[in-house]
Amino acid sequence: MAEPLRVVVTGAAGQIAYSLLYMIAKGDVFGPDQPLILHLLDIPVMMGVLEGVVMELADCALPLLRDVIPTDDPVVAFTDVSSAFLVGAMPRKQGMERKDLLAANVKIFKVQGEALDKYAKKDVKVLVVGNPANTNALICSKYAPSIPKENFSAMTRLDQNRAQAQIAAKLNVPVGTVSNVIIWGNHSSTQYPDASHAVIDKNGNIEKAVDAIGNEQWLRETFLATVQKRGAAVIAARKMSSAMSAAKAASDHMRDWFLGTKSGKFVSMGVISAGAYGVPKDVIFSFPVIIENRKWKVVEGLPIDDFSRSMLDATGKELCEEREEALQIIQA
Ligand code: NAX
Repeated sequence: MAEPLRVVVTGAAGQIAYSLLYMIAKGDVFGPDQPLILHLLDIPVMMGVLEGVVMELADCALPLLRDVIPTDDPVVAFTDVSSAFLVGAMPRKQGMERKDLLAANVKIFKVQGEALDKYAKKDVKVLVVGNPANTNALICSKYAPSIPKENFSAMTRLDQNRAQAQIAAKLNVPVGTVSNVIIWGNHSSTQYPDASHAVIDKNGNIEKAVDAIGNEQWLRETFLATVQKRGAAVIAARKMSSAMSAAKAASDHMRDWFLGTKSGKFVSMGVISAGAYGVPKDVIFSFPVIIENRKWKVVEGLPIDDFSRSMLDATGKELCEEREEALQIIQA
């Protein structure tokens, strides 16, 4: 059997981690033959809760899980890790301005970037889940200059999974038959869920989702708004934000990064932009990607119509504004 892989999860005492840790530890992400050592980071006040999570992991009796290291010290958390799920972040509290949220998180992701830079493996793959995920990932990368920029990503997979599920429900087909739905841009209300390249696999017959749906207005209005507002709808119903689905998405994202995407299928990931599709450079922008040998590549050459153009421009503009705000906070 392979040597154990060290994986860190931050925000380990929180609700997303509660589902995510089980998915990772039972082999959903790195495969059924990969032993794991889990590093669990949270803040000092949560150490008691974290102890309970550690007990539950032990009680799951998972054969792949070789060790669990709970800690409030970023040095311990990031030492020798090959994969990092950065879930922990400052949540938005009542009366908090967006700028205050960004300021609190810039600090957290600066510290974690520095710790990754010093202590993690140089080929570590970093997935930022904590919001604002795209800009947090950018800051984290900025403070980890010895790790390639390509190794930092932000999660838009939950939006992709939500979009895929909406299309499957509309067509009354199994969700696994729907692929190549794209989430472009920021994980925020300006994200652009785009079904124009999505396909349905009907027993080997590939049909374009737009043809199967036959209703462009539904795609541009109802579908778009439902995906963009799904997080708020879950909060309204559950009185808590998405957790199980967010954990599943994080696990899907990292699994595809480590094990690769299936032939002909692409997935959405927030990654450093080199300006593909005319979007701004040097922001973490969600693109359709394919992954091979643990390296992602943006799918290029997809036709972009006027509607898509305006959506890409709007989300790109927001990411530039967030980047400027974050840089101002750092320089202040
Ligand atoms: P919880 O509040 O349940 O858990 C967050 C945990 O992070 C807490 O235990 C907290 O103590 C810890 N934490 C705070 N600062 C930390 C630090 N500096 N180092 C380590 N741990 C720290 O939130 P949860 O529901 O788990 O959500 C976590 C984050 O995911 C939030 O920022 C949330 O906005 C974000 N989300 C992102 C999504 C995405 O698609 N990118 C979707 C789901 C989710 O809303």
